[in-house]
Amino acid sequence: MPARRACLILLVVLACAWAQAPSATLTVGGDVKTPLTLTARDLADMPRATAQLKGEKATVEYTGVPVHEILKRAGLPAGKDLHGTALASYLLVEAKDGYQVVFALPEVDPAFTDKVVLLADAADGKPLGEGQGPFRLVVPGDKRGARGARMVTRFQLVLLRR
Ligand SMILES: Nc1nc2c(c(=O)[nH]1)N[C@H]1C(S)=C(S)[C@@H](COP(=O)(O)O)O[C@H]1N2
Ligand SMILES: [Mo]
Repeated sequence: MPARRACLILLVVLACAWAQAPSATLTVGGDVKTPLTLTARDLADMPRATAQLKGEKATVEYTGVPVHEILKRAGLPAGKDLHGTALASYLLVEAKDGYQVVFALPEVDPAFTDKVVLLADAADGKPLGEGQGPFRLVVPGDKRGARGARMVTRFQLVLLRR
């Protein structure tokens, strides 16, 4: 029966496409000791924190991984080891739509600041949807929202001097 056969083939094709669809990841590269590719699962298993962000209408509670935890895992210097040429480096955060923002390392280091920049994967307990997620930055203390990059795909470390 050709119709049934065509259906079966279509099902197999769809199943294969589904199985191969790459789930979103955060890649961490550039001048790092240990390049990373982190899945949503990996981020869920890392140390987590929350941050309240005041919007125009309501306050949203974001949950995610502090950026310094991700940089630590990539082998970047932190705390008393963050000195010298490492201070002349920056974190370039890139999003799916080409949006880019940068941070200097002390801006995300808990030895330098109490503000914890988050790579958030949930808002008010729900996964971030299309247009925001699956990962976005939340930048406490910034008076404008512009560095809160949404749809983040990549962290690129750039060391200006060696
Ligand atoms: N990927 C991406 N992120 C982005 C932007 C963008 O154009 N693309 N705009 C920024 C700006 S200018 C603002 S004000 C905030 C607005 O989103 P929010 O209200 O969810 O923080 O997103 C920021 N993050
Ligand atoms: Mo903005």
